[in-house]
Formats: sequence, structure tokens, C-alpha cells
Amino acid sequence: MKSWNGNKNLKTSKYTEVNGKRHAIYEELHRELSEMWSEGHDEKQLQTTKCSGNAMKRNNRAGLAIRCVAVPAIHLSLTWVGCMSLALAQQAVAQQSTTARGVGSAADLGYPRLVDITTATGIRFEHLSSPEQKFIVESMGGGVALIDYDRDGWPDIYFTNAPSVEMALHGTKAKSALFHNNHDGTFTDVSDKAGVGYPCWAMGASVGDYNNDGWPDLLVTCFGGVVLYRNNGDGTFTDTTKGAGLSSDSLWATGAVFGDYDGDGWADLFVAHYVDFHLDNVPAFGSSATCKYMGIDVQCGPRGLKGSSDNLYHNNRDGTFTDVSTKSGVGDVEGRFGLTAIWSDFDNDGKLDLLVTNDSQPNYLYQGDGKGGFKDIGISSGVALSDDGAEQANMGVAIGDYLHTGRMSLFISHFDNEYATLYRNDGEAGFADCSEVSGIAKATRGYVGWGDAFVDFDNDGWQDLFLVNGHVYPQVDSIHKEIKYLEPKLLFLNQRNGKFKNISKQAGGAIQTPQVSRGLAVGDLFNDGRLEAVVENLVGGPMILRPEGGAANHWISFQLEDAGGNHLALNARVRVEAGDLTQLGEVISGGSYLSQNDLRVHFGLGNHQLVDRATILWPDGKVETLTHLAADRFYSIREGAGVIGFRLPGAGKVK
Ligand SMILES: [Ca+2]
Ligand SMILES: [Ca+2]
Ligand SMILES: [Ca+2]
Ligand SMILES: [Ca+2]
Repeated sequence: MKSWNGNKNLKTSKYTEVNGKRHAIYEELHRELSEMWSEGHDEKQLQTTKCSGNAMKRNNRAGLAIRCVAVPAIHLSLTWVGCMSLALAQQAVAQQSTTARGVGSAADLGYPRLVDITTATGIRFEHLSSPEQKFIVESMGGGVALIDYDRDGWPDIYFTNAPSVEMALHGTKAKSALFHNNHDGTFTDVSDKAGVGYPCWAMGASVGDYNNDGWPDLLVTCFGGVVLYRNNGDGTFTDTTKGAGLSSDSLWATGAVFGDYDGDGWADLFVAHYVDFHLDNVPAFGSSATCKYMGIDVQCGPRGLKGSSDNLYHNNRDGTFTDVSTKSGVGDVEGRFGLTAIWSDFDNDGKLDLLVTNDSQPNYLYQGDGKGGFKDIGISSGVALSDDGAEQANMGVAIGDYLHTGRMSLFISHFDNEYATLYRNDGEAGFADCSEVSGIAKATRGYVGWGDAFVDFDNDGWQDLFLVNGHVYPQVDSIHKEIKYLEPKLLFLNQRNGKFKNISKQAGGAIQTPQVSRGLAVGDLFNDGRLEAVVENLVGGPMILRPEGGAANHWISFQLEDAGGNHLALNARVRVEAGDLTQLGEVISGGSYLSQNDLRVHFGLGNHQLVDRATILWPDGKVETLTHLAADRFYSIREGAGVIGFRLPGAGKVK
């Protein structure tokens, strides 16, 4: 991409040296946001909402009227009251600033249909699976990563693959695949040239630049440790697992994520581990109480099996990592069934935190001190358990500021007898389970959820929710009329008032096609300003969904480059203001379920053709402000240098 050499619409670029003052910056940003929310609603009316009780704490500092944080060990439905009070406030603002979306078909709402374009992309890939899924290790895989490995500005796709136990016992491997984006809607399988076809019994993948050479590297999690592929910058990768000091990681790894927790400019690596499972001693199908489901024999686990501890690896800045699991406090000594991890500054104190979900056990939320120490605040923050104090399956995790409050909320997918959980971030390290009041709970019961995303398919500036499903037991088809092995996907429209509307049956037939889905990655595959969804299925081929039709809304996309190390700017945040819309986005490694979204930060802008102000909070705490950015462009931003290039939608239009 050429250097940026003049854009009439870009008037100023302000770069602020504020080392060590990140918290103050956040407070300032939130004060502004809170003032925006406060306009137009009756403060007195909201303060009459009852929020007393031992399980609640008043949290009135940030100016959002009354907000409540539940302590989930004590079962109170008052959490929902707390949710309602905020919802009322936001509804008032939504009605004032934007016409709230009513009910009707997706087409009535101007929402695009999600069309299955897999065949047209030329991608031919099949995740292997055994028909009976007799062992848990056969039913958990299928991650997908978007990685622009050749840095041509077009996301490429990596699908993981895994054998069955039978295949593995006979020494047969399953081939994972990397597909190069050809810029014309098609992809080419480059797995052999790239050298990433046979990493291991692969589960998931995530992206980070561990050696800070600017080339995104690929971390594959395996039933049996991790494989680190260094990107050589010439279309090939080298397996550097051993040299990097990661070959001692030999357990069943699931969600692995890069994040620079100590702020030294080098991306560190967290690896969650699941079950202590060995092919030479597999638990027999249906053999005990934990191998039954509704009275029939099924695979065993995770309950009844031994869990495995997690690992945090500190980047030594020389291509190697040091295991700091014990010292850091995130080592999971009790060995919970870890599945998905995600780094973000959840409490907005300027220090990176780590969320780790555990299957059928309480989640961890590790509050970071910025220096390498962590404290688990899962229970007190409200994200360890459901609102009624239940341990849930905790499969996939999406984060997003779906309410425009300047905080990252959580959406966690679960098992069929549970509901997917929407944890609203109320600040002060407190979350409220808003699944019921938001309308998510009812629609997600009955499905086994995996990959999930806050995603604005219609670019109206409000993040919708997308969830892919599929059961773990093929045997359910023989016993149950309601629950099936193959399940449809779910799409929820953000109503801009804290609620979501289930529009799954109004967004085209493709997502109604029942499948056994696992991974989900979201990104703008075709650089046209619309986000695609890539779904990896456990059984059979993937499904690539492209939004078609709907309103012609504007958008903007940012590719961030950190000047002080951490090249990919992981966990940098962008706040975008366009007219009455103020949104927050973040560069995130890993997440969803075993998957990796596009590292570019994309925002829908509704009918706004201009971003008034984009504020970038770099990982090192510096703040950069860009004003008057024209919409419908991809901007490359380098820390301290502002816009260094931009791209118009479509192929070959590089300015
Ligand atoms: Ca590419
Ligand atoms: Ca690299
Ligand atoms: Ca680091
Ligand atoms: Ca924090």
C-alpha cells in the first residue's frame, strides 16, 4: 500500500503522549458517553427502580442512572430489573436519536439475506468425522481462522481438521487447509506450498505476530499441545513450536490467544486445555452415568473425566516463550475444562484482562494488574455462572459494545438445556446476565451453540448477534422429536434498546439449513464493506455466508499497526463517532469457538457518510485522534503517523 499523500476529508490527526494514563483516558471517554446517554431520559423515574438487597451494589459513578450488578451465587431476579432500568434509558436515547427498529420481516427492516456462497468460492474442504462420535475428542473440533498471511489486504482462510479415533489408531492423518483469497470471489488451496496442512490433530487456530516482523503468525491448538507456525513472509510457514519452547505443551489444547498482557510490545500466549484424554485408554461409549443422555448411551465427558490445567506463556522477545502459568495466577491448578479464552480490558482500567470459559464449570475472569499478575474475579463479576447460579457449558465467546456504552459485553454459547448468555458489562468489573430481558434466552434454548459473533451484517452501526449450532450426540436423532444432531444457525437483530429480535427465519434459507457447526469467523472477505461469516462444520464442508440485499448503509474499516512492537496492535481499541452513533471496536486474537475473526476493525455507519472522529487507544496507552474520515474506505493507521494509506472497496483500488 502506498503512503498516504493527501485526503481532502482528513483534516487533523492528533497524537497524544499519555504513557501511564490510560485509565484517565478511559474515564474521560466514558464520561462523554455517559453524558450522551443521560440526555433525554428522566433521571428521577429511573432512580425509583428498586435495586436494593445484599446481592446488589449500587453503581452510579459513571452517570448511567442506576445499574445493578448481580452476585450470581445468590439467586435474585432483580438483575433483570437492573437490566430494565438501563434498557429504558437507552430506549429513550434510541428513540430520540434514531428511529427504533420495529417488527416485521428482515426485508421490511432492510436487513440483508445471508446467502450460502461456498460453492462459488471454489473452496473444497471437508472436516472429517466419525458417524457415531463415540468419543468426546471426535466431537469438539472444527475451528476456522481468517489470516491475511500474504498481507495483500485480503483475508485468507485456514480450516482445521481432525481424524477420528479409529483413523488415529491406524496412523491416518487429517489435512487442515489454507485457502488464498484471489480477490475475485474465489480462493485457492495453498496448504501444501504454505506447509500448514498437517500440524497435528487440529482443534482451532488463532493469529498473532509473536516475532514482531509484521507477518501474522498462526497458532494451531491440538489434541496434544500446540503448533506455532512462523510466517516466513514468502507464502510459507515454518513450524517453530520446539524452538519457541512450546513443545512441552502436550495436553488437549482448545482456545489459544495472543495478547501482550505486560505491555512490553511483544504478544504473549495463553492456551486453554480441556480434558485429560488418552487414545490408549479411551472411556467406553455409554459405560457410566456420565456417558448417558436422556437415557441412551453416548460418548463420555467432559463430566466424569479429569480436566487439564491452562498455560500462560510470556514472550521473551527472542522467538521463545517462558511458561509463567503458576506465577501469573492463570494456571488453573484445579484443572477445569477450558474451552475458549479472550483478552480484553473488560473493566476499562487500562490493563489487559483474560476471560477463560470452562465447560460445565465456572468461568474465569482474570483481572490483570498490567505487570503479569492476575486475580480471578469470575464469581464477583457475574460471568462465572448463569443468572440463576448454574454452571453452564461455556463453548464460544463473542465480545462487543452492543449498547454503545463504551464497554465490552460478552455473549457465551451453551448446551441444549441451557440458554446462550448475554452478559452486559456494567462497568466496575461487573456484568449482568441480560439473556432473558434481551430476548436471547428463549430463542437459544434447545440448541447446542458454538461459534458466535457480535456482527453488524447490515452496517447500521448496531451489532447484531450470530450463533452457529450443532449437537454433540448423533444419537439424539433416535430419541427426540425436538432436539436434532443437525441444527440451524441463529441471527438476532439489535433493537438498540438492550433487546434483540430473532430474525433467523427471515434472513434467507441458508442459515436454516441444519448442520453440525463449530467454528465461526467473521470478516470482510471481498473488501466490499460487508462482513461475511465463515462457518466450519464438524461434519462435511464449511458454509460461507454473504449478506445480500438490504439497506445500502455506509461503513468504515481500520487496519492498525502499532509502532512500539505488538505489530498487529492486538487489543488496540477504536472509538468511532459519526453523527448520533458512537461505537467501540477492538483488535482481538482468537475467540468465537476455536476461531479467529478478521483483525481489521469494521464499523457500520448507517446513513453517515463521514466519521466525525475516530479515537484510537493504542496498546501502549497512547491515544490518537483522527477527524473527518470519509466513509466506505479501508484505512491503514500506523501509530503516531495517522492514516498511512486507504483502499476503496473492490479489487485493485489502492490509493
Ligand atoms: Ca491475503
Ligand atoms: Ca510474525
Ligand atoms: Ca508481552
Ligand atoms: Ca483490566
